Amino acid sequence: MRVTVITLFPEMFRAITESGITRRAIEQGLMELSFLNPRDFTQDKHQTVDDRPYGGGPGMVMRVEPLADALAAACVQMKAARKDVQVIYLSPQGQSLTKAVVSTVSDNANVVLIAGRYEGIDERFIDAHVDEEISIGDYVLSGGELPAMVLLDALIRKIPGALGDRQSAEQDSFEQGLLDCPHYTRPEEVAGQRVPEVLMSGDHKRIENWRLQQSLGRTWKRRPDLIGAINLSPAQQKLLDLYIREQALPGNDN
Ligand code: 9D3
Repeated sequence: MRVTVITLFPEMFRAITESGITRRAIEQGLMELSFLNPRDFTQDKHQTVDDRPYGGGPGMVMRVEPLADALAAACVQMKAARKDVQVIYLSPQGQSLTKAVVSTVSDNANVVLIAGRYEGIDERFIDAHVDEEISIGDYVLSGGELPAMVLLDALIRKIPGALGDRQSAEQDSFEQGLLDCPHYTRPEEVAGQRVPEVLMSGDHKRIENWRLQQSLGRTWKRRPDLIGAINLSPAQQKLLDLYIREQALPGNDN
């Protein structure tokens, strides 16, 4: 998958290109990631990328031409016709990012992400060039760069081979629609808190059952919306019923 990000702040993306799983996947060529700065596509001596809003009001708006010229350059760079490129604008007005949205984006060979600044971009660029608008949630951020990185991280994690063999993408409990189980590491006791006995038992079948039960129970408790959206097998339903009965006992602070 090839992705070009159009941004006034390409340096911000070092957060994903220089660390961790994302860095390794990019270095391995699993995602071909590049950046274009609209400022490099300006014609005037002050390299103006923004201007005052028609109709008045506070703030500035990103101009169409530097964005359109950067997009044209992105298509050339990706050696793809415009129709073979999915153009996504990270925008507070977009549909919310979910695993289903990540999945549909990951079906494209060529993606351009537009990260906006100021009050946003001229609506005529959206009308003429944007295929999809995506938000990462209902809170106000300073621009589209962090949302673009959130989407890129989620996309990279789905590429076969991006996660070591130890963690696989489907094993991710969120991929199955469940929250994760609790995790523990050494020491066995810290400040009087012990590791659950089952995890020390060496009984792999019991451990697997306990982890699934914890995932089911926590999802039921914390995210009833997610539990409602999945079909539980009879075995899963039984594990959850047991969890619900046990957590209702007095003195259980789960
Ligand atoms: C405070 C300014 N707002 C009212 C006039 C509008 C506004 C403009 C630009 C609010 C945020 C932004 C910048 N945000 C993004 O570009 C953005 C975003 C976000 O703020 N929240 C969640 N997802 C996204 S995706 C892009």
